[in-house]
Amino acid sequence: MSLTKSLPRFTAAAAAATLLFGLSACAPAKPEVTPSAEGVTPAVTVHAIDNKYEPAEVTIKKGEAVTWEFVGTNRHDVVAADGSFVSELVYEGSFTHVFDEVGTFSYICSIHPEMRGVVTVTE
Ligand SMILES: [Cu+2]
Repeated sequence: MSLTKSLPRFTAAAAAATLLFGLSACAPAKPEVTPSAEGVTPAVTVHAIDNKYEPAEVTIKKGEAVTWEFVGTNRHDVVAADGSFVSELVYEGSFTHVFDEVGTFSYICSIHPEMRGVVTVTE
């Protein structure tokens, strides 16, 4: 019967899919941390509090910097959707990134996906 013949193949495919899904769920790929810019005066400071960025949306000019200050009681980080700026996951301190490209850069906190922010960089 065709059903019994095709069953093992279906089971193997399902197992492989489960394994792949399981692996990606277990290891969320946080991009590599990028160094914080030193000696730069930010155009804007964003506070990472529990659990949001304040303000969540900022606009700066090309070549300017944003500093994030981690002031919540929880650990937070800043992870750009495109990986162009990525901070450590920390309880306190700050992280600065200089934006040399025009565009819209969204980011999240790697452990609080509901924490979302956007940096808009204009000419
Ligand atoms: Cu967080």
